[in-house]
Amino acid sequence: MRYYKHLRADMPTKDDVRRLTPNPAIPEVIDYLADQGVETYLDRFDALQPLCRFGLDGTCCRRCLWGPCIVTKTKRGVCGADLPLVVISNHLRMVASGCAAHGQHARNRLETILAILDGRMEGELRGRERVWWLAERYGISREAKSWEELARKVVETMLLDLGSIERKPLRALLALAPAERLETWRKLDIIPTSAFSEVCEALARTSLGADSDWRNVLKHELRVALAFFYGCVIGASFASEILYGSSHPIDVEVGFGTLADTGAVKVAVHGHSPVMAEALAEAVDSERIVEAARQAGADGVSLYGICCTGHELLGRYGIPTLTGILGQEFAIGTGALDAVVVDLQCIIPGIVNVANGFGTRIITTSDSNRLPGALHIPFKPERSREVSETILLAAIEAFRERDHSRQRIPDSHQKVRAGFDGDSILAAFGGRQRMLELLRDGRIVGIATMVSCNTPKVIYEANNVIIARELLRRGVLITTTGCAAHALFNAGLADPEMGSGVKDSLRAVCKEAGVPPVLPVGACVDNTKTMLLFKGLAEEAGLPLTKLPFFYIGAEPGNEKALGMAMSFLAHGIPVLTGYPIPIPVPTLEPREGGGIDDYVSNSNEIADFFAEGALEIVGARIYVESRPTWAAGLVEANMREKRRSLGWSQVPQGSD
Ligand code: BF8
Repeated sequence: MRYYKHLRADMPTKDDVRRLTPNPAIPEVIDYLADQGVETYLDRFDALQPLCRFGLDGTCCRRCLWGPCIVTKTKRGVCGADLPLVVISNHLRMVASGCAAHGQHARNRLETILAILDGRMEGELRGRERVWWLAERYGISREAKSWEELARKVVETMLLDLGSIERKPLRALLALAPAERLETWRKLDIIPTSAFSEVCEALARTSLGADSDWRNVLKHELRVALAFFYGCVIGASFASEILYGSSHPIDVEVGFGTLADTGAVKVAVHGHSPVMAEALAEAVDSERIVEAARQAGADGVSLYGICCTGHELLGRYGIPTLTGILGQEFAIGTGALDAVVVDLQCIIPGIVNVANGFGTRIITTSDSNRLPGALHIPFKPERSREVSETILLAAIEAFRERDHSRQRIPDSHQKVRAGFDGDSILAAFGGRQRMLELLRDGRIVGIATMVSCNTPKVIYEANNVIIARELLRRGVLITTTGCAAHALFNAGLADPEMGSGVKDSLRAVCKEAGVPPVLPVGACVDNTKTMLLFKGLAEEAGLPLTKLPFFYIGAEPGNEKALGMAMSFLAHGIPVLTGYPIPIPVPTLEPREGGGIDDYVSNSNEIADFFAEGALEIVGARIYVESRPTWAAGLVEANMREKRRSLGWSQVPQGSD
C-alpha cells in the first residue's frame, strides 16, 4: 500500500488488489491478463504514482490561461484567487459536469418518448402509472384530452426542467420536494431554474474574474445540485419508467461466472441509456438474428450488462450483470465476450486495447461517446430494429472470427434479488406505517443508501463491501445503485438467502418481508427511488428528513456525477459519507512547533469546515470523509444512534443480537 500522509489514506498497488480484493473472480483475471501481456487500469495507476498532491486537494487552478496556479493558505493565484475560491470553483465545475452528464441521458430518454408519441419510432409507452402520477403532481391532469396528450405534456414539462432558459423555478422540485426542504431552500435562495441553465451559469461564474466570493460560488453549487437531482436524475429515472414500465423484484444470477460457455454469442451492453439496450433485448430473439447465430455455429445471442445500462436490464428482465466501471477491462479480459455495445458515459478508453487482445468487438452507438479503434454504428430511435440487428450481426461475425480457446472464465457467480423501488420496499415491509414502526423499535437501526462508483484508490470493491458488511452487522438496512451495487452483488449481499453476518433483528424482519438486507434499486439515476422512500417515511413520521436515521454513502467516488449526487442528498439534509476527499484539502492535526505532547494545530480550511460544520447549520447535514471502511461504518452508525436518541426512539444494543 502507498500511504498519502496529507490525505491520511492508503492507496493500493496492483499486487495489493490481487491479494486483497473481496471479489474471488478478480485475482484469476488479473493473473491471466498479466500472462497475456494485456495492460489494465491497475498497471496505469501504478505507473502514475505518486499522484499529484494539488490535484488530489483541488488546489490547482486551471480555469484560465494565466496559470496554472497552485494555491496554498498563504499563496494566491495570479489573479488573486485564494484557496477557498479555487477549491470551491473547481468543485462547482465538477458538479456542473456531473449535472450535464446525467442531463445528457435524461434528454436521450425523454426524446425517445416524444419519438414514440410522434410515431417516428415503433413501440408503446409501458409506464402509464408514472405518467398519471407525475401529471397529477405537475397539476396538468385535467388539461389533457387523451392519455397520449397527457404523456406529451408531462415529458414537455420534464424537458423544460432540463433545458429551458426561462428564469422560472424548476417544476419537478416545486412538485416533489418535501415542504420543509422547499422552505429551507427558499430561505437560502438556492431554488434552481433548469438544469442546463444552471450548468451554463456555473461555467460563467467560475470563469476568470467572475464570481470571486467563495460563499456565493458554494451557494450556486447547492443550486446546481438541486437542478442535478430534480432536472436530470428525476428526468432520467422517470423517463425510463414511462418508456419501459417499473421494475419488479426479480431473482437472477450475476457475475463473471454467468459467462460460462453456453454456446451463445455473448454481447455486453454498457453505459447509461436503456434505449439502445432495450432495442437489443427485443432484437436478440428475432428470426433473422436467431438464424444468423445458428449459421455461425452459435446457440442464439445472450446479453449481459455492465454499469448502469446493466442495472436497467437487470431490474426489468433479469438479464445478468457482470460488473461496474472498474471491472469493464476485466470482463473483456475473460475472453468470453464477442462484443461490447456501448452507449453513453463511464466507458473507459482502455477497453479497446483489452478487446483487441481477445477479438472482442467494441461497438459505439452514440456520437457523444466515440472510441478510436471501435466499430461505430449510430443508434437512431427511428430505425431501432434495423440498427439493433446490424449491431447483433456484427457481434455474430466477431463470434465467428474469434479464437474461443483463449477464454478463462472464473467460476464465480452470485444470486441477487434486484428490481426494487420505494413502493415495493414499503409493500414488502408491510407499508409506510409498519416500516416506520420497525425503525422506531430498532429492528431496523437506520437506512443507508450505498451508491456511486468504484475507484482505483481503494482495493477493488473492498470499501463498499466492508462498509456494507459492517452496517448489516450493526442492523442498518441498505439500498444500493450504480457501481457500488455491482460490488455488493459480487459479495453475495443482495442474495435473498443472505443471513450470516446480519444483525438478528434485521435478518428476521428481512426474512419476514422476503427481501435481502441489501436492496438493489437500479442505476445511479434511480437514487430517486431511495429518495422517495426516505420522503415517504419522513412524511409518515411527520418529521423533516434531517431528523431521521438515513444516510448517503458514496464510499468510492470516481465520477463527477457522484459528486453531484452527494451534494444533492446533502442539500436534502441527509448526511453524506465519502470514502475519499472529493477533492478538498483534508484537515489534519499537526503537532505545534515547540509545543507539548498534546499540543496540536489544525490546518483546516474554509471549504472543509463548511462541509463538516457550516452545512449542518444551513441544510441540516454534513459530509464525513473517511477512507478507512470500518471507521466509516462506525461514523454512520454513531450518527444514526445519535438521531435515534434525540427522537426518543428505542436504543438498540450495539453489535450482533
Ligand atoms: O452513473 S456509479 S462509475 S456507472 S457514475 Fe459511472 Fe459512477 Fe458507475 Fe452509472 Ni454512476
